Amino acid sequence: MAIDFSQRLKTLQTQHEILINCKNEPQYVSNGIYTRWKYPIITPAHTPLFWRYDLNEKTNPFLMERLGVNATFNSGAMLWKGKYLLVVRVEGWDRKSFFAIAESLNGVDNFQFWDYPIRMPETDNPDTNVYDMRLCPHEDGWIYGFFCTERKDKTRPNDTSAAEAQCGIARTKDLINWERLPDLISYSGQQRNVVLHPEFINGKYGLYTRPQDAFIDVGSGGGIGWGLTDSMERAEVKNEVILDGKLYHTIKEVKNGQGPAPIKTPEGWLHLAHGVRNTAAGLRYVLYLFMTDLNKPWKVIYLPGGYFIAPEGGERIGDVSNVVFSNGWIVNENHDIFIYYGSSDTRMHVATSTITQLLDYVKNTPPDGLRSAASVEQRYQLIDKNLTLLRK
Ligand code: M1P
Repeated sequence: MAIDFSQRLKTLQTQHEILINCKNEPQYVSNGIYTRWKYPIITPAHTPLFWRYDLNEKTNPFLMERLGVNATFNSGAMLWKGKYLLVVRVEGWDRKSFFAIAESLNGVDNFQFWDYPIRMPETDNPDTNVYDMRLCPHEDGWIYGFFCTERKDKTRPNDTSAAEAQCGIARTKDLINWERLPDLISYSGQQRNVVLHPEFINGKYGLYTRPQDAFIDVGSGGGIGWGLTDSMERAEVKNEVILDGKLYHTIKEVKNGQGPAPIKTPEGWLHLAHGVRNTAAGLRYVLYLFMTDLNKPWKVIYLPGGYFIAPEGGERIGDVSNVVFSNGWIVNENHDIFIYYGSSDTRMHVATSTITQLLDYVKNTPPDGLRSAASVEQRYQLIDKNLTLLRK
């Protein structure tokens, strides 16, 4: 059956326009810590039509979507020339991820992709897949992108799903032209969720790491690590210390990982991280906050118990369900904070808060008591205080 090419193209263009111009709105009840925004901010349908369709009627008479996009998630973030930029993990129908920049004027809606995705140079050992970039403007003057590079695990040639994760590193001055640097050398088997600290530490670069024995299982490794490297041209971490380890019967029982680069506040470095626990239905990923010492970013000074953001409603469903994951956040000139998170490895969302609120949250939320009885004691203290107040 013949199709009306121009009519179909017009319909696709109109739908795309409507989606891109859709206004977001804050959810009307906030938990006092942050406000979730109602609509996902980037979905596969936000990617330009000209990335997915051959728009020439002669070569694509049915206007087929041959190079579809499966997911748009786990995005790095930064403010750039007054705009909120996300380096989105775009995953095609062929399962390969690549990086593409989307920008918005207000950080909560109308995200538009730049015309071309990032052409990330490869090393001598080509990446099979690259994903989850952490953007970090460093005081050395470069903007760094730290990401996971995944390749076939050649030590298990007969296992077609055996993969190896390492930390890829690239840098740029304009976010268009990227210089690829050698992958991080570390001595922990595999690495994912490696993040650059924005300031020098005694002239060295500080890195948050996540040592792991295998591709999915962190095994005897795991925890958020910390290490130093003398240079970025040949980044090498000889010693990793765990600054926040995984812990039995907590939100990070199975593994955890640093989210974006930490934010400097007058009271310490504010960190966003993900924690993973096991359930009968599979892994559950949530986000949590903690704070480290201003002069010793490897020393935790506040660690609220429990999660900060957990998957809710439609966020719980996707290619890898029950996951929220963040590798990007932005603080603007008003000290508002935009927390960008992917849900279930499928789409992007935003939650907003302020530095003042998050400082209050990290400093005054009780730590995990690690036992049911300790959790009950925390409730008793709260109830006693409240009933005294209410019955005055
Ligand atoms: O599928 C959930 C997440 O799994 C990985 O994170 P981690 O290494 O902490 O387990 C990453 O592949 C991440 O992209 C993904 O969202």
